[in-house]
Amino acid sequence: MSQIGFGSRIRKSPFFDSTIEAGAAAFTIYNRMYMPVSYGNPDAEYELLTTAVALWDVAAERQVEIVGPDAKALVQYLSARNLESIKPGVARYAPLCDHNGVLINDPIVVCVNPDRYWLSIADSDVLLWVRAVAGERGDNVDVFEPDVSPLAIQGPLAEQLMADLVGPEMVAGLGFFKHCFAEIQGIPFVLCRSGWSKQGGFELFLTDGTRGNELWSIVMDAGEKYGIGPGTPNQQERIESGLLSYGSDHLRDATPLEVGLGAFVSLDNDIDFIGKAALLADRSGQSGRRPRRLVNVDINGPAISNTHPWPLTRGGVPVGELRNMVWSPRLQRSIGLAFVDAVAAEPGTVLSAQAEWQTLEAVVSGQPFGDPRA
Ligand code: THG
Repeated sequence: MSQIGFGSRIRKSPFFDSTIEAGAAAFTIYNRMYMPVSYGNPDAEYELLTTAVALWDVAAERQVEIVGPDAKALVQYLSARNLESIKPGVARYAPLCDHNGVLINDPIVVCVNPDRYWLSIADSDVLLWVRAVAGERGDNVDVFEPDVSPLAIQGPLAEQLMADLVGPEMVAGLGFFKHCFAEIQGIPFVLCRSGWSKQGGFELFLTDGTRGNELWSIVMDAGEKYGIGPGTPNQQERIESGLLSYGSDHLRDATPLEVGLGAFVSLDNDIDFIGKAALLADRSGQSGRRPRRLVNVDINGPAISNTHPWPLTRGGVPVGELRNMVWSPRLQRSIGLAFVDAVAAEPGTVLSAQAEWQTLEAVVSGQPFGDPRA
């Protein structure tokens, strides 16, 4: 079996040695950093995340720091979401678009100070983009990648574990997507109630990259009584829960409206942001772009997952791609995410997915998988 080798060109996370020691079996490359994607037993990892608590190295979700008198105005101009009410202690999920309204990243915006923001980014080169936009605007800001590395603690028992680590008051006072400064044994981090699952939990944005392995073992030791184990961003749970994987679920020219992020895009006020004009033209049907949709599909097929997108047809006509397919332990069936022409996005539409060795039937689902009534 072929492998991708480790080398100097790709960065290692501050938690890298710990993840190797914990048995990381596979890595991906994300923002030019290795990120673990498996410890070799997907069923056990899903079980841990949904019934106990798991520790994930997500340091590859790098930060782009924007600091200075014009920081807030620049962050708003970069973000499709209305950020007027953001303030220190608050984080917001905010899509970034280019001038054509194309989604180029979907970061969490963390307001550290009134004039200091972190874009906690998905996998694309946001640092270059922000520097270029700031330079062209003549903004009075510094833009750089700080020494900040998120470590996620996710699962129903994350709450109790975190209370043991930093005290119950701090945890009880922290609402969803709220954050505060914290430390454990002198290791500094920003504690945020966030994470790429719907199982509840926190992210510790470590602000001293020399202390990653120390922080990892402190959390592991304290979590032992809750049955903690290592995990990774979980493809099965996040598809069940409806969380977008930027770059994986859609084609590169998708807009945030096409991938279901309409709730995080502000078109109906006077806030200006990059891509707004193009998205308004799309919405009024003036852009000439043929609309597509990211839809949930139920798949009549085996418990397999894909390693690349599979072509989709309806009545023999190409309509898009099955981007991701997983077995859902909760629903006890195969489910997936399809990026299709809007005409093929109606619930109940029957599609054919061309896997390498067989054709699978995929039916557009009318409800989010994450809806317990589904
Ligand atoms: N944590 C951190 N950075 C990240 C991610 C993360 N950067 C990349 C990637 N993940 C960004 N993607 C998402 C997608 C969804 C959510 C968070 C990050 C999310 N969404 C909630 C929802 O859709 O229900 C809440 C959104 C809101 O209300 O603002 O949590 O995981 N540090």
